[in-house]
Amino acid sequence: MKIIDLRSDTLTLPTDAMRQAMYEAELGDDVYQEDPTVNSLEEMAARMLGKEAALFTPSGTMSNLIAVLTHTKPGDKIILGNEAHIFWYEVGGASALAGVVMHTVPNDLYGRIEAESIREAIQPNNIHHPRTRLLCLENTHNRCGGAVLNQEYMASFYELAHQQELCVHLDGARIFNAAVALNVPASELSNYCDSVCFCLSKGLSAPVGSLLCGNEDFIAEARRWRKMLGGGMRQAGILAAAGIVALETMVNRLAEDHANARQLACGLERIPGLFISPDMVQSNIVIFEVSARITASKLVQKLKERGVRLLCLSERLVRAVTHYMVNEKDIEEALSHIESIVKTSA
Ligand code: TLP
Repeated sequence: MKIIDLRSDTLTLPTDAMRQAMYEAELGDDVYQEDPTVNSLEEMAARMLGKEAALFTPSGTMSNLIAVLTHTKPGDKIILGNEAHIFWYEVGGASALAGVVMHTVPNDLYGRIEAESIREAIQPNNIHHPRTRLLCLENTHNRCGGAVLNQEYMASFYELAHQQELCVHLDGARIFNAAVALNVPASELSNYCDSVCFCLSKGLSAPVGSLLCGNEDFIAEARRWRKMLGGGMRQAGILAAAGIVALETMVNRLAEDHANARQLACGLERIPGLFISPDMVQSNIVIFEVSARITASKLVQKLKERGVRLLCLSERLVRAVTHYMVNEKDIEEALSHIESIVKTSA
């Protein structure tokens, strides 16, 4: 059976060019900073994000955790949206391992936070209060349907945070999707944060890895935390080689994934019993609601039997993510399966 897997862009497999580059990669011991391929990838990432330095880590989760560890001390407070990936899906690592208080403030449907709710969350210097150190933003915003935060928004929050002596960390797991959607270089977005991480193993389709970027001192400290967490990899150039190809060849094509996501959303909108507003779909993530006719889990289960994989987010919400392993035809096929299942459900 043919499988159309829309659960996540993390499911993408490396391209032939990546596999070839992995085979040919020049290697060394990266804990000694002697892997030339890792060094090249880190330089390339820092350049593309407009930061002084970068650190290759095994995952987005580890990059975010290292960022929190590097910016804060145990007992400090970080402010983040109540839909943030760091809050929902990173196993509580910021609290368990960095020892910080996670103060969540409401995200709207577009992944934004009200400036006022950040001001309210910052507690003044007083012996009773945790020290507020860090604001974490996410762009694109996973749980807010891949919403894109633009430069003006990023700039205003950077200014607000700095006025209050807070640093800003950007979970930019999909920052290149945001950059392509806005038609700007990624550095125009990462200009407005002190640290930023992005993933190679999502829409960019490399097999493993994430890059944490910041200034030289921040990255030197982050490198110590990575080692402490057991993330000091040795001949990691074999992975970095795929990452270089990903950055060279897979960024611009993300526009195709966005067009496919839009096509999917428009098709879903036409199916009675499903709810989605295609205008809300700004990148490669599509979140839609099912009516009382069928639960989200039932729909996902029935689709799986037909080779179409989606992710159930709750009893009413379903997620689909487009990526380079699905094309327009696959989207049409997925839509016709979804339609026939929803139609025949009581
Ligand atoms: N997101 C995954 C799952 O964890 C939900 C997905 O399938 O979307 N930040 C953001 C915004 C992410 O979406 C993810 C992964 C991460 C961080 C963590 O990256 P990894 O999976 O590399 O640890």
